[in-house]
Amino acid sequence: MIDCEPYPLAFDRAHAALLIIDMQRDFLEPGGFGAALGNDVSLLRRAIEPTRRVLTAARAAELLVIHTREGHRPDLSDLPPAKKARGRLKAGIGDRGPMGRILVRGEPGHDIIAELAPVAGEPVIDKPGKGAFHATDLDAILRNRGIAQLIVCGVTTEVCVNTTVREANDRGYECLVLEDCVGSYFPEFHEMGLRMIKAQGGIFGWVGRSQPLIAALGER
Ligand code: C5J
Repeated sequence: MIDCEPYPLAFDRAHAALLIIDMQRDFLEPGGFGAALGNDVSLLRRAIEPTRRVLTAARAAELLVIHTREGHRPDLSDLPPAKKARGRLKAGIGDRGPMGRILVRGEPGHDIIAELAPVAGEPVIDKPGKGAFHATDLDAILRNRGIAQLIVCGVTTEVCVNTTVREANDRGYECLVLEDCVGSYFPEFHEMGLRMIKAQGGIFGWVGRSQPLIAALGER
């Protein structure tokens, strides 16, 4: 059992995967797109070290590890016009940013940060939306591997993490979100994003911390 809220989760390591959402340079690095918009990236960077420890433990326990990246094709053919227009930004998706074209596949800013770089054999899901199931093969990969539980880390708590957890919950997966391994530019959204997941008896899933999970992964 893993200590978490709203009640302990019966961890099923044989059917669990670690899902790390959008830990990309443009969201997390001081010179990236998120910072250029005036956000304090240190609020996201707090999640790096705990996530690195979970990743190390998951690899040692031979859990399936999946990474996601939010981004679009270089010709922007998968970018909905409404998403492109949103925010009325001077420099938005597809435009030149501090680390190449913003949220475009193949550009430096789209890469996963070096601290959490995927290794051979770990699927990387390129997603055009906020949710990791929308327009991707994530569900097929999980089902083909018999996965029923997702340990969720990544950014941002209220956007891509919340959207993905809701999508996963509707597809029948049990999600445990590690609160020290997710982050938001907005502390109040982070707090509420986590509370929404675990409210009403865990309406979308469970919320816990990394240490009990790491301890469970170490048990054989
Ligand atoms: C993510 C975003 N990854 N906030 N994207 O949360 O636009």
